Amino acid sequence: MCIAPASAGEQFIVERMKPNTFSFIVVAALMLARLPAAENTPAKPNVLFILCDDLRPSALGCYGSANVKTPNIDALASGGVRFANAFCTTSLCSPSRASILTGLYASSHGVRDNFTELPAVLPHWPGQLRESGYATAYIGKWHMGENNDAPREGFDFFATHKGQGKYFDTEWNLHGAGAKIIPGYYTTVVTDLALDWLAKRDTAKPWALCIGQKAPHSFYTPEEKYAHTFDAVRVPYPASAFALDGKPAWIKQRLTTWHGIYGPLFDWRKTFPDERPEAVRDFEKMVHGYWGTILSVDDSVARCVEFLKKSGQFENTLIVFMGDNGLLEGEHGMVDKRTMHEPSIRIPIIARGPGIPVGKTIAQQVLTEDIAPSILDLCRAPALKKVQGRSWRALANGGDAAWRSAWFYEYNYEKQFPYTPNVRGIRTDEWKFMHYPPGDGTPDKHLAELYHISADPLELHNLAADPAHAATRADLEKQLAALLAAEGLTPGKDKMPLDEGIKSQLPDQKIR
Ligand SMILES: [Ca+2]
Repeated sequence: MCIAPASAGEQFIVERMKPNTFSFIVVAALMLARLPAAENTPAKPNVLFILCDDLRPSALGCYGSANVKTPNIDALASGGVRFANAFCTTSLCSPSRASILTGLYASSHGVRDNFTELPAVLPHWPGQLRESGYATAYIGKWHMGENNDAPREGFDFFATHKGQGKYFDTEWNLHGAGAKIIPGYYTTVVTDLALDWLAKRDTAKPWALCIGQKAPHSFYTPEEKYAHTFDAVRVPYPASAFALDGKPAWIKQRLTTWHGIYGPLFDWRKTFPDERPEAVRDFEKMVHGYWGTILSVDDSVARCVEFLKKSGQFENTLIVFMGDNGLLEGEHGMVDKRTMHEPSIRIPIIARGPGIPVGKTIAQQVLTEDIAPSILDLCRAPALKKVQGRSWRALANGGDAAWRSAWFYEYNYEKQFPYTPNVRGIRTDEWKFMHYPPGDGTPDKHLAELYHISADPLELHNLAADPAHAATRADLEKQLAALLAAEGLTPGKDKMPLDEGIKSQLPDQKIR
């Protein structure tokens, strides 16, 4: 028996409860009436989880984009909560996806790069919901275990592909049925598969469906209808790309690499490095392509919402829409992610549905690790035994005085992508400190970075070497060490590779 909230779920109640007595409806209504409006949560709401890849919050209308129109994603935010300060704790696809599923930091779940499988022994929130009686499906980009498209633990239906997938004509493996090319645009195909599963699912159970979008990950290829939407929009390099004085030298070294603005820009620039001012047009075309792929995601959201409304499930479905990590789009002369700078770590998180208040913006810092405990909490399912995040259900509904005011970031140097050093850092509500350990326990060789983030959100003024802020830096270093130690990451135990420096080599063609 599924008790939907009284508003738009009325039709669903009537359809599902015909054999039942009027008195039951009255009792249920009275029970619900005793709770605050936003807490009128049915025991087991459905869950539609939409995970985008490399989506900058600022490329969505509801997060302030002046150019990218996303009315359907915006409607989720206006009908629910929008987390204005949401972050990933390792800005890299696979580690962050593993954190979102398990509620654990990369140093705990062990997925430290884009080639590592999520350990099958690790419990995750969809699997926990399945244990609680949900029908579960994962459809789309999984990307933990580069060459494995086989079904994973915890899902009744699992459809994915090897690696990144392609924007057109991806070769899918539909729950172990073998490789099969499904022609068409990825975003459309993944939505078709998702709605097909929803239509065919076991209707006796609540359901949790995860859609893994490929968009807007590189190499950015919009649908033809959106290929020229932004042609008239000029996109200069951000001012911060030319404000590198006072920053560590590795940032300048990155400028001409695979992850710098003068480099190949994911194939949008054919001759590189190119530091001529007019070469900004390659950068502009790259950004236009990125934006174009997001318009199709908004169309996908529209189709999902329409399906839920038509089937009477919209008000009884918790919808969580988010990105796995942020993306640098020219800031500090960088493209890609991995670093701890704001555009790299900021992600959108929007939640709407049972247990979620309407039209609220949450300012507190929330993390990828909070998703698993929050969804399980909102579904009234048993918590995972060990998580390093926490549920934001109370925070979203009325506040949580004990909510975190600081957290740590970790990234480990990758030989295959030698454009970012090891990173350890702390972000408080007011400050950010990040440093670059060499990996062998010896003192840092790179200059650290310290930003008064509440006053300098663009991270233009590095205060790490400023004597006037030495005490603040020392305090943040102490807080960072304490946060790491609280998770078992004392100096001897916080393992990381040797920093072999920034290199100009291009990554292997197969892993780009
Ligand atoms: Ca990603």
